[in-house]
Amino acid sequence: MTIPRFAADIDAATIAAALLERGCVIVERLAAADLCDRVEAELAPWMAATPTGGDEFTGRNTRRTGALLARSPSAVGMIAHPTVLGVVDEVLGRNGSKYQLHLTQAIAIGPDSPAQQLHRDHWCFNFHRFPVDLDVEVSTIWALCDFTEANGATRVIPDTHRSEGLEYSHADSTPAEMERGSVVLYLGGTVHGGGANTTGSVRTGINVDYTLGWLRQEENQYLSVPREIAAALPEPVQRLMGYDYGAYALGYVDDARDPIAVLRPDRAGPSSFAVPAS
Ligand SMILES: O=C(O)CCC(=O)C(=O)O
Ligand SMILES: [Fe+2]
Repeated sequence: MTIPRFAADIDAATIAAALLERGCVIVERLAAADLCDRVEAELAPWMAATPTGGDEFTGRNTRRTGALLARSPSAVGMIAHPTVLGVVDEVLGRNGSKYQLHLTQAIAIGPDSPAQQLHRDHWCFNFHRFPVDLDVEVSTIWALCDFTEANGATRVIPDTHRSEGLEYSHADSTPAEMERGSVVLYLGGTVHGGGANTTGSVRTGINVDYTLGWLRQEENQYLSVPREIAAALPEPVQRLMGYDYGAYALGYVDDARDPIAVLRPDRAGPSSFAVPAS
């Protein structure tokens, strides 16, 4: 089963349509080498200081380094890439829904690592059984090195996003083989997992997920990113982090202020919770 692939200049609506149809899609070389180089260099000391995972799922020879907005100023180029946000907007922003950053992490799968258990990322919500036609999450993994089947390219099973349970095996999955700077996107319901790394090198990817505004973030952005760093980010990124309403009346601060006012006092205008006309 092949994963749909698009060149970097294809419009977000086309990519989103393929993502919604097949549950996964690759956009080739969306990040320039220079962006990958900077993110890699900025994260190197943090990744070196990150312990390996404590169980099979997180990977006993895998390092997961989070808080990318705090640790890599350049990572915002991936986290808020206009094409990716355009796709997320099509998938999660339907009917005017708000969406937010869910998690950011570099995943470095070390040599001789077994494949990660197959899973669906929206299981993070306590395995809640969302309606199968409701997409609550979009996940992305940017390749910081060439992703190959041998070095642990993310394995995805296309067409599994409208099902439940886990009656699938690794034999059903396809490695998201792609060049450095490419990104694989999949839905919260799509069955996938990190691949086995049978090489002597480390497979590094940048995992950035997005979720609906009325669900809780997997990585707490307010606590992961120091306030002074958050305050210096562009307003759309601050809103994406959660300094925004999450839905009609969710997330206000003290006297019903817009959360963005915490970082930008000039935005402290009164909020309106007038019930919309039906
Ligand atoms: O590292 C990968 O390729 C996938 C990781 C993953 O799916 C996860 O940790 O949820
Ligand atoms: Fe996952």
